[in-house]
Amino acid sequence: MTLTRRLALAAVLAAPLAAAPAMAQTQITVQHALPANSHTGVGASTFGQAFERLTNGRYKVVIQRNDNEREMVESVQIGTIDCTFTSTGPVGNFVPEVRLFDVPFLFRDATHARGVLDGETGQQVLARFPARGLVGVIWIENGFRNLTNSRHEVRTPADVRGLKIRTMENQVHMRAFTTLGALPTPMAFSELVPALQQGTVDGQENPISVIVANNLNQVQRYMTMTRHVYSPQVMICNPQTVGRLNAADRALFQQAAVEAQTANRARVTADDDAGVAELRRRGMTVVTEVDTAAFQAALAPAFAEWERTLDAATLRRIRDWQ
Ligand code: EAX
Repeated sequence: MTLTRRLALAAVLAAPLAAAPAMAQTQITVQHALPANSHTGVGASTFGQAFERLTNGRYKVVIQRNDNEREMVESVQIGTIDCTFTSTGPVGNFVPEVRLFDVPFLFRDATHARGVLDGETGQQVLARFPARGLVGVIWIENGFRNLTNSRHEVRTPADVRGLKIRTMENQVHMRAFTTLGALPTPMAFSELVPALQQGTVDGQENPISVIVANNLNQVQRYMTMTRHVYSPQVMICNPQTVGRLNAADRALFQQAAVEAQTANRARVTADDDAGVAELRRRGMTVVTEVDTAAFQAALAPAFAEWERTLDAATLRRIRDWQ
Protein backbone atom coordinates (compact mmCIF):
# COMPACT_ATOMS: atom_id res chain seq x y z
CA MET A 1 0.00 0.00 0.00
CA THR A 2 2.83 2.35 0.78
CA LEU A 3 4.33 1.94 -2.63
CA THR A 4 1.42 1.83 -5.00
CA ARG A 5 2.17 0.90 -8.55
CA ARG A 6 -0.30 2.36 -10.94
CA LEU A 7 -0.47 2.91 -14.61
CA ALA A 8 0.27 6.49 -15.47
CA LEU A 9 -2.88 7.99 -16.88
CA ALA A 10 -1.05 9.38 -19.88
CA ALA A 11 0.33 5.98 -20.74
CA VAL A 12 -3.12 4.42 -20.54
CA LEU A 13 -4.70 7.06 -22.75
CA ALA A 14 -1.89 6.87 -25.27
CA ALA A 15 -1.74 3.10 -25.39
CA PRO A 16 -2.74 1.64 -28.72
CA LEU A 17 -5.16 -1.28 -28.64
CA ALA A 18 -2.37 -3.71 -29.26
CA ALA A 19 -0.43 -4.39 -26.11
CA ALA A 20 2.23 -1.75 -25.58
CA PRO A 21 4.52 -1.55 -22.60
CA ALA A 22 2.73 0.84 -20.27
CA MET A 23 4.81 3.09 -18.07
CA ALA A 24 4.39 2.01 -14.49
CA GLN A 25 4.72 4.84 -12.01
CA THR A 26 5.50 4.25 -8.37
CA GLN A 27 4.23 6.70 -5.79
CA ILE A 28 6.22 7.73 -2.74
CA THR A 29 4.57 9.77 0.00
CA VAL A 30 6.74 12.13 2.02
CA GLN A 31 5.47 14.08 5.04
CA HIS A 32 7.19 17.02 6.70
CA ALA A 33 6.32 19.59 9.35
CA LEU A 34 6.10 23.32 8.62
CA PRO A 35 4.84 25.31 5.61
CA ALA A 36 5.94 24.58 2.04
CA ASN A 37 7.84 27.87 2.12
CA SER A 38 10.26 26.87 4.87
CA HIS A 39 13.62 25.12 5.07
CA THR A 40 11.83 21.80 5.63
CA GLY A 41 9.29 22.32 2.86
CA VAL A 42 12.07 23.30 0.48
CA GLY A 43 14.05 20.21 1.48
CA ALA A 44 11.10 17.87 0.87
CA SER A 45 10.08 19.43 -2.44
CA THR A 46 13.68 19.44 -3.65
CA PHE A 47 13.88 15.73 -2.87
CA GLY A 48 10.64 15.06 -4.72
CA GLN A 49 11.56 17.04 -7.83
CA ALA A 50 15.06 15.58 -7.92
CA PHE A 51 13.94 11.96 -7.57
CA GLU A 52 11.22 12.38 -10.23
CA ARG A 53 13.73 14.03 -12.55
CA LEU A 54 16.51 11.50 -11.96
CA THR A 55 14.16 8.57 -12.59
CA ASN A 56 12.57 10.19 -15.66
CA GLY A 57 9.18 10.18 -13.99
CA ARG A 58 9.09 6.50 -13.09
CA TYR A 59 8.43 7.71 -9.55
CA LYS A 60 5.91 10.27 -8.35
CA VAL A 61 6.69 11.90 -5.02
CA VAL A 62 3.69 13.23 -3.10
CA ILE A 63 4.53 15.81 -0.43
CA GLN A 64 2.24 16.34 2.56
CA ARG A 65 2.43 18.56 5.62
CA ASN A 66 2.00 17.16 9.13
CA ASP A 67 3.07 19.20 12.17
CA ASN A 68 3.05 16.19 14.48
CA GLU A 69 6.52 14.75 14.09
CA ARG A 70 6.09 11.76 16.43
CA GLU A 71 3.02 10.74 14.46
CA MET A 72 4.98 10.96 11.20
CA VAL A 73 7.74 8.69 12.51
CA GLU A 74 5.13 6.19 13.70
CA SER A 75 3.46 6.30 10.28
CA VAL A 76 6.78 5.60 8.56
CA GLN A 77 7.42 2.72 10.95
CA ILE A 78 4.07 1.06 10.25
CA GLY A 79 4.24 1.93 6.57
CA THR A 80 1.21 4.18 6.06
CA ILE A 81 3.61 6.78 4.62
CA ASP A 82 6.98 6.17 2.96
CA CYS A 83 9.22 8.90 4.35
CA THR A 84 9.35 11.87 6.68
CA PHE A 85 11.55 14.91 7.08
CA THR A 86 11.49 15.46 10.84
CA SER A 87 13.48 17.21 13.52
CA THR A 88 15.18 14.86 15.95
CA GLY A 89 12.71 16.10 18.60
CA PRO A 90 10.80 12.83 19.01
CA VAL A 91 13.28 10.55 17.20
CA GLY A 92 15.29 9.61 20.33
CA ASN A 93 12.15 7.84 21.54
CA PHE A 94 12.54 5.49 18.56
CA VAL A 95 16.34 5.41 18.10
CA PRO A 96 17.91 6.34 21.46
CA GLU A 97 21.40 6.95 19.99
CA VAL A 98 20.02 10.08 18.27
CA ARG A 99 19.79 11.77 21.69
CA LEU A 100 23.54 12.43 21.53
CA PHE A 101 22.88 15.16 18.98
CA ASP A 102 20.20 16.80 21.16
CA VAL A 103 22.68 17.77 23.88
CA PRO A 104 22.82 21.58 24.37
CA PHE A 105 25.94 23.53 23.39
CA LEU A 106 27.45 20.42 21.78
CA PHE A 107 28.10 22.00 18.38
CA ARG A 108 29.99 25.29 18.04
CA ASP A 109 28.45 26.30 14.73
CA ALA A 110 26.78 24.94 11.59
CA THR A 111 30.09 23.81 10.07
CA HIS A 112 30.80 21.72 13.15
CA ALA A 113 27.29 20.20 13.22
CA ARG A 114 27.15 19.45 9.50
CA GLY A 115 30.67 18.02 9.57
CA VAL A 116 29.87 15.63 12.41
CA LEU A 117 26.52 14.55 10.93
CA ASP A 118 27.95 13.95 7.45
CA GLY A 119 31.03 12.25 8.90
CA GLU A 120 31.62 8.96 10.66
CA THR A 121 29.62 9.73 13.81
CA GLY A 122 26.52 10.84 11.93
CA GLN A 123 26.68 7.79 9.69
CA GLN A 124 27.11 5.49 12.70
CA VAL A 125 23.93 6.88 14.23
CA LEU A 126 22.02 6.49 10.93
CA ALA A 127 23.17 2.85 10.99
CA ARG A 128 21.19 2.36 14.23
CA PHE A 129 17.84 3.08 12.55
CA PRO A 130 17.21 -0.31 10.86
CA ALA A 131 17.22 -2.12 14.22
CA ARG A 132 14.21 0.08 15.07
CA GLY A 133 12.34 -0.64 11.85
CA LEU A 134 13.36 2.61 10.16
CA VAL A 135 15.87 3.75 7.56
CA GLY A 136 17.81 6.94 8.34
CA VAL A 137 18.55 8.31 4.87
CA ILE A 138 20.33 11.62 5.44
CA TRP A 139 20.79 14.42 7.97
CA ILE A 140 19.25 17.74 7.11
CA GLU A 141 18.64 20.50 9.63
CA ASN A 142 16.47 22.91 11.55
CA GLY A 143 19.36 25.03 12.83
CA PHE A 144 20.29 26.46 16.22
CA ARG A 145 17.36 26.94 18.57
CA ASN A 146 16.57 30.25 20.28
CA LEU A 147 14.28 30.96 23.20
CA THR A 148 11.17 33.11 22.81
CA ASN A 149 8.57 34.09 25.40
CA SER A 150 5.77 36.53 26.10
CA ARG A 151 6.79 37.61 29.64
CA HIS A 152 10.13 39.41 29.69
CA GLU A 153 13.56 39.75 28.12
CA VAL A 154 15.79 36.80 28.85
CA ARG A 155 19.46 37.68 29.27
CA THR A 156 20.73 35.34 31.95
CA PRO A 157 19.87 31.82 33.08
CA ALA A 158 18.07 33.33 36.08
CA ASP A 159 15.60 34.99 33.68
CA VAL A 160 14.48 31.54 32.49
CA ARG A 161 13.48 30.42 35.98
CA GLY A 162 9.76 29.88 36.37
CA LEU A 163 8.92 30.24 32.67
CA LYS A 164 6.56 27.65 31.24
CA ILE A 165 8.34 26.52 28.09
CA ARG A 166 6.97 24.25 25.40
CA THR A 167 9.63 21.77 24.40
CA MET A 168 9.60 19.02 21.85
CA GLU A 169 8.84 15.51 23.11
CA ASN A 170 12.53 15.16 23.88
CA GLN A 171 14.00 13.94 27.17
CA VAL A 172 17.32 15.74 26.71
CA HIS A 173 15.71 19.12 26.04
CA MET A 174 13.24 18.70 28.91
CA ARG A 175 16.08 17.88 31.28
CA ALA A 176 17.94 21.01 30.15
CA PHE A 177 14.98 23.30 30.86
CA THR A 178 14.24 21.67 34.19
CA THR A 179 17.87 22.25 35.17
CA LEU A 180 17.49 25.95 34.30
CA GLY A 181 14.48 26.14 36.60
CA ALA A 182 11.91 26.41 33.80
CA LEU A 183 8.74 24.33 33.59
CA PRO A 184 9.04 22.35 30.37
CA THR A 185 5.82 21.15 28.74
CA PRO A 186 6.36 18.71 25.87
CA MET A 187 3.90 18.83 22.99
CA ALA A 188 3.73 18.35 19.24
CA PHE A 189 4.45 21.37 17.08
CA SER A 190 0.82 21.27 15.90
CA GLU A 191 -0.30 22.20 19.43
CA LEU A 192 2.19 25.02 19.92
CA VAL A 193 0.40 28.09 18.59
CA PRO A 194 -2.87 27.40 20.47
CA ALA A 195 -0.87 26.75 23.65
CA LEU A 196 0.91 30.10 23.27
CA GLN A 197 -2.36 31.90 22.45
CA GLN A 198 -4.17 30.43 25.43
CA GLY A 199 -1.23 31.05 27.75
CA THR A 200 -0.83 27.38 28.60
CA VAL A 201 2.86 28.09 28.09
CA ASP A 202 4.83 31.36 28.21
CA GLY A 203 7.42 30.47 25.68
CA GLN A 204 9.00 28.06 23.29
CA GLU A 205 12.30 27.51 21.57
CA ASN A 206 12.99 27.00 17.89
CA PRO A 207 15.44 28.05 15.20
CA ILE A 208 14.88 31.39 13.46
CA SER A 209 13.89 29.45 10.34
CA VAL A 210 10.90 27.95 12.19
CA ILE A 211 9.97 31.16 14.03
CA VAL A 212 9.90 33.17 10.79
CA ALA A 213 8.09 30.55 8.68
CA ASN A 214 5.34 30.09 11.27
CA ASN A 215 4.94 33.76 12.28
CA LEU A 216 5.58 32.91 15.90
CA ASN A 217 6.26 36.65 16.34
CA GLN A 218 2.45 37.03 16.38
CA VAL A 219 2.25 35.09 19.65
CA GLN A 220 5.67 35.84 21.17
CA ARG A 221 7.16 39.20 22.11
CA TYR A 222 10.77 38.43 23.11
CA MET A 223 13.47 36.37 21.49
CA THR A 224 16.92 35.71 22.90
CA MET A 225 19.67 34.36 20.68
CA THR A 226 20.53 31.58 23.07
CA ARG A 227 21.49 29.17 20.29
CA HIS A 228 21.33 26.68 23.15
CA VAL A 229 21.08 23.59 21.03
CA TYR A 230 21.59 22.61 17.41
CA SER A 231 18.45 20.99 16.04
CA PRO A 232 19.13 18.38 13.37
CA GLN A 233 16.47 17.08 11.04
CA VAL A 234 16.64 13.69 9.45
CA MET A 235 14.99 12.05 6.46
CA ILE A 236 13.57 8.74 7.65
CA CYS A 237 11.96 6.12 5.41
CA ASN A 238 10.13 2.84 5.71
CA PRO A 239 12.51 -0.11 5.22
CA GLN A 240 10.23 -1.77 2.67
CA THR A 241 10.03 1.41 0.62
CA VAL A 242 13.81 1.55 0.38
CA GLY A 243 14.12 -2.23 0.04
CA ARG A 244 11.95 -2.25 -3.07
CA LEU A 245 14.31 0.09 -4.94
CA ASN A 246 16.83 -1.67 -7.15
CA ALA A 247 20.48 -0.71 -6.69
CA ALA A 248 20.43 1.92 -9.45
CA ASP A 249 17.27 3.58 -8.13
CA ARG A 250 18.64 3.41 -4.59
CA ALA A 251 21.63 5.46 -5.75
CA LEU A 252 19.31 8.00 -7.40
CA PHE A 253 17.23 8.13 -4.22
CA GLN A 254 20.36 9.00 -2.24
CA GLN A 255 21.39 11.56 -4.85
CA ALA A 256 17.99 13.24 -4.53
CA ALA A 257 18.40 13.23 -0.75
CA VAL A 258 21.76 15.00 -1.09
CA GLU A 259 20.11 17.67 -3.27
CA ALA A 260 17.45 18.08 -0.57
CA GLN A 261 20.14 18.46 2.09
CA THR A 262 21.94 21.15 0.09
CA ALA A 263 18.72 23.14 -0.48
CA ASN A 264 17.60 22.76 3.13
CA ARG A 265 20.90 23.91 4.63
CA ALA A 266 21.21 26.86 2.24
CA ARG A 267 17.74 28.00 3.32
CA VAL A 268 18.57 27.68 7.04
CA THR A 269 21.72 29.74 6.52
CA ALA A 270 19.76 32.40 4.63
CA ASP A 271 17.00 32.45 7.27
CA ASP A 272 19.55 32.81 10.07
CA ASP A 273 21.31 35.65 8.24
CA ALA A 274 18.12 37.63 7.60
CA GLY A 275 16.07 36.49 10.59
CA VAL A 276 16.94 38.92 13.38
CA ALA A 277 16.24 41.96 11.22
CA GLU A 278 13.05 40.35 9.93
CA LEU A 279 11.73 39.51 13.40
CA ARG A 280 12.54 43.02 14.66
CA ARG A 281 10.71 44.39 11.65
CA ARG A 282 7.73 42.29 12.69
CA GLY A 283 7.89 43.85 16.15
CA MET A 284 9.79 41.36 18.26
CA THR A 285 12.31 42.48 20.85
CA VAL A 286 15.45 40.50 20.08
CA VAL A 287 18.24 40.08 22.61
CA THR A 288 21.46 39.23 20.78
CA GLU A 289 23.93 39.62 23.68
CA VAL A 290 23.84 36.38 25.64
CA ASP A 291 26.23 35.13 28.29
CA THR A 292 26.64 31.66 26.79
CA ALA A 293 29.16 30.60 29.45
CA ALA A 294 26.62 31.36 32.17
CA PHE A 295 24.02 29.12 30.47
CA GLN A 296 26.59 26.36 30.10
CA ALA A 297 27.54 26.66 33.77
CA ALA A 298 23.89 26.56 34.83
CA LEU A 299 23.50 23.30 32.90
CA ALA A 300 26.43 21.59 34.68
CA PRO A 301 24.28 19.03 36.57
CA ALA A 302 22.55 18.03 33.35
CA PHE A 303 25.86 17.70 31.49
CA ALA A 304 27.12 15.42 34.27
CA GLU A 305 24.01 13.28 33.88
CA TRP A 306 24.34 13.01 30.09
CA GLU A 307 27.96 11.90 30.52
CA ARG A 308 26.55 8.93 32.42
CA THR A 309 23.38 8.20 30.45
CA LEU A 310 24.57 8.90 26.88
CA ASP A 311 27.71 7.69 25.14
CA ALA A 312 30.44 9.81 26.80
CA ALA A 313 33.19 8.72 24.40
CA THR A 314 31.16 9.77 21.38
CA LEU A 315 30.20 13.07 23.03
CA ARG A 316 33.92 13.75 23.51
CA ARG A 317 34.67 12.81 19.91
CA ILE A 318 31.97 15.22 18.72
CA ARG A 319 33.31 18.07 20.89
CA ASP A 320 36.86 17.44 19.65
CA TRP A 321 35.85 17.48 15.97
CA GLN A 322 37.85 20.03 13.97
O1 EAX B 1 10.87 20.49 12.90
O2 EAX B 1 8.57 20.83 16.97
C1 EAX B 1 9.47 21.66 16.75
O3 EAX B 1 9.67 22.59 17.52
C2 EAX B 1 10.32 21.54 15.51
O4 EAX B 1 11.45 22.34 15.63
C3 EAX B 1 9.55 21.98 14.29
O5 EAX B 1 8.36 21.35 14.18
C4 EAX B 1 10.34 21.75 13.01
